[in-house]
Amino acid sequence: MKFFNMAVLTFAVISSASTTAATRWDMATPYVDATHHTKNIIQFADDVKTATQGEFEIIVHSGASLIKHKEIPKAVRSQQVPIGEVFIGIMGNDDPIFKLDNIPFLATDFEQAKKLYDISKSAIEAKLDEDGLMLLYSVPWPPQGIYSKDPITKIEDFKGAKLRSYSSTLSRLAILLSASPTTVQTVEIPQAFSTGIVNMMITSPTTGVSSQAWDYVNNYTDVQAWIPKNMVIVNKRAFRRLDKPLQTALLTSAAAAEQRGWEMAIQETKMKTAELAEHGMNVTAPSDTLMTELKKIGNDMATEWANEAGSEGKALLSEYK
Ligand code: PCA
Repeated sequence: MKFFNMAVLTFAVISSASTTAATRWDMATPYVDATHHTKNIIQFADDVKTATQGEFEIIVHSGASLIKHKEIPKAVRSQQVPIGEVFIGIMGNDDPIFKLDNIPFLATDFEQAKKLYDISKSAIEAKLDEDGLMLLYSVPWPPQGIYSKDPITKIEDFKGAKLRSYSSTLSRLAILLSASPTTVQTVEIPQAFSTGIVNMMITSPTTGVSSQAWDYVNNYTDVQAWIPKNMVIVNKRAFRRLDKPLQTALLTSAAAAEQRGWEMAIQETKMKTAELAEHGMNVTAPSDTLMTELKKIGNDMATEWANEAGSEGKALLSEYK
């Protein structure tokens, strides 16, 4: 009887120990929980845990709570964290390949965005590899539109605007529109508008809703200028140190997250555009004049990009086109 009790006790100790994950990874992400990207990442972390019977746990630190957005690539490179999420365009100054994602009117629907992703993926992976990083997966935002106080019907309406920016490519666009760009993180958007640091922005309905754009602007012009993406990256050495079954669980869950994330972004576009209108915003299709003028600038920016990116970039662009 005594022996039996001991055995039960020992078993209880062992099984409670085994519920503590053998491998725990902190993951730094930039956006708040309400965005589809973060929801998708939380599901991804859950999938990894389930697939490994709790052996591998990814702890998601969303909303830049662990590491500032700008610092995430460096943090993953230096293994401060083994895994993180980042807006691809934010790395534009590291290499031109990361700028391609924000070029206006290159990819304006999800099908084109997927094609551009497929074509540019190996170049992105190669660049990340040089930095000791691995691409796990990439998921888009909804198409980008214009948030403004007054209606925008021609590019002259941008003149002198204080345009909120989130990447070097978007800043370049602001300059070409005779506006002045100021970088503002998503969580700081409401404050930037209320203090007059910016008075216009180009972003998704998702970010318009999460920053409650209706509190400070009336118009959303649905130009669908580009479909930028986030990517989830992993430190290569940290990945190699994982046991094979954990590597497999990570890769399988990442593939599922990519697929799910693209679906979520498509749903998100309809839902969040409707939400802007429900809050009283004037959601309009762009005028032909505006589209013609903007597309011309987009073309110029694609040419500029190809020159900056060299022969590899030119080849990539012509393959896409
Ligand atoms: N939202 C993010 C990136 C693109 C988007 O739609 C932002 O505005 O910063």
